[in-house]
Amino acid sequence: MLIEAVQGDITTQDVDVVVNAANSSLLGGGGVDGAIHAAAGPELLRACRELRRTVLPDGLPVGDAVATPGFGLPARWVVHTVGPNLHAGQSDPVLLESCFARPLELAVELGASSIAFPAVSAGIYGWPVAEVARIAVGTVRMWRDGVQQDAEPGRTRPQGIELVRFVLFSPDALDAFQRELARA
Ligand code: AR6
Repeated sequence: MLIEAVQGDITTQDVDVVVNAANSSLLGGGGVDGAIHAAAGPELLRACRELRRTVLPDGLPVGDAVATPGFGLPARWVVHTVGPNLHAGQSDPVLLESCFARPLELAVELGASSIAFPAVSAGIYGWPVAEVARIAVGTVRMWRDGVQQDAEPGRTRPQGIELVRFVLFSPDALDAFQRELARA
């Protein structure tokens, strides 16, 4: 399983799953969330409203994740997650770990082989990007190693995820993720 970091716009990524840094309402916002809704088109908001009406009347909890189709995006699915908001005192790293682990689990359930993550919580929600990079890369690596341990002998791709790509908007964010990836 390849783990990489690139600079770019997550909405243009040709992957199976794009992860959205949403908020609990799932009804859109700024940052990556705004860009994903703009690129996917109004059907994405309709799908999110439907989720709220049916399975998530109280919204999506922090650290959890839910999937919709990608509609106008190159990606087949959007997995929406809600990062902890540091400005609201949500400073528990376990919540942020979950924003990377839960989408990976959902991606496996969807049968995806590639997934792109933004730097969840590193924008409007105020987490330092170096901290997000450490938690994101650490969580993906732990998940990968756990998957490999669980694998039956002789099976090399038990869960089917071949590519995890972090897509960073700024050079500083890219640098933070590349530093983590360079660590043994
Ligand atoms: N592609 C990749 N990264 C991006 C893009 C893009 N198109 N646009 C922004 N980023 P943020 P959060 C980077 O604020 O901190 C929304 O209003 C950005 O530079 O999008 O989890 C939601 O509705 C930053 O490094 O997400 C919530 O209310 C990173 O993506 C709230 O913001 C995350 O920044 C969530 O805040």
